[in-house]
Amino acid sequence: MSRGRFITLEGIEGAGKSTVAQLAVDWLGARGITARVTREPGGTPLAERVRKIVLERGPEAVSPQAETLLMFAARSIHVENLIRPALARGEWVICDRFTDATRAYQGYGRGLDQAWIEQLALAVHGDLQPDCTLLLDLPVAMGLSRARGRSGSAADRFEAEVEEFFERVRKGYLLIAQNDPRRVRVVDAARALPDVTEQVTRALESL
Ligand code: T5A
Repeated sequence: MSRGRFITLEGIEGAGKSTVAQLAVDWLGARGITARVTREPGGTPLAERVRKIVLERGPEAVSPQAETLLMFAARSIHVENLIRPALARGEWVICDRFTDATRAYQGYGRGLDQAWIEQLALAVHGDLQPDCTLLLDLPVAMGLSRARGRSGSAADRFEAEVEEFFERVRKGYLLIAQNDPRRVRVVDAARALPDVTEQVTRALESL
């Protein structure tokens, strides 16, 4: 049996990743391809517990280094317990965020050393890289307004960040795409949903 494809979705808050993930699974399912949606941080019961720790706003500070290590701890559990087994069964995995999020948020956003992030990535998932990454790009103000309009609940530690932080994250993502154009495709996520869907299905067709 051939290995499934590993597709990751990236972008700032409110870019539409969860919406697109479901569309992608439905589109693949209609073509006889079994695909599953998962997310980071999280994706398995244990990794979801780490998600809670890293996203929750609490009285105690979480340093950028601790934040990064928690992201990779959750990722290690997720990769070994869910992603690799699913791919080995021939399923496609659509993952809402992966290591590009660490590069963009902890690297470009928080200013941590990218070389250290790459060392952790190599240690945690070595040979496993996404076959394709869809970067949903849109202006920060639009993303935040969509995210805030949708959640209605209290902002998590990231949603509480200032706009300049997300501007750095967005620029970081665009640099990642520029440096790896074969893997990362930029989708104009500011467009209406039918347009975004068309851009996404075109990318899936080519896989
Ligand atoms: N993080 C994560 C790190 O810092 N480092 C890491 O390594 C990792 C893995 C996770 C947080 O953790 C950080 C980044 C994040 O801050 P999350 O819940 O995964 O948090 O991420 P969010 O981006 O906060 O998730 P959101 O649900 O806010 O964003 P989505 O999934 O991009 O957006 P979605 O699909 O829920 O859409 C938001 C709203 O917009 C509408 C939807 O209907 C919804 O109401 N919408 C559109 N409206 C108009 N036109 C379109 N084209 C639309 N597409 C969607």
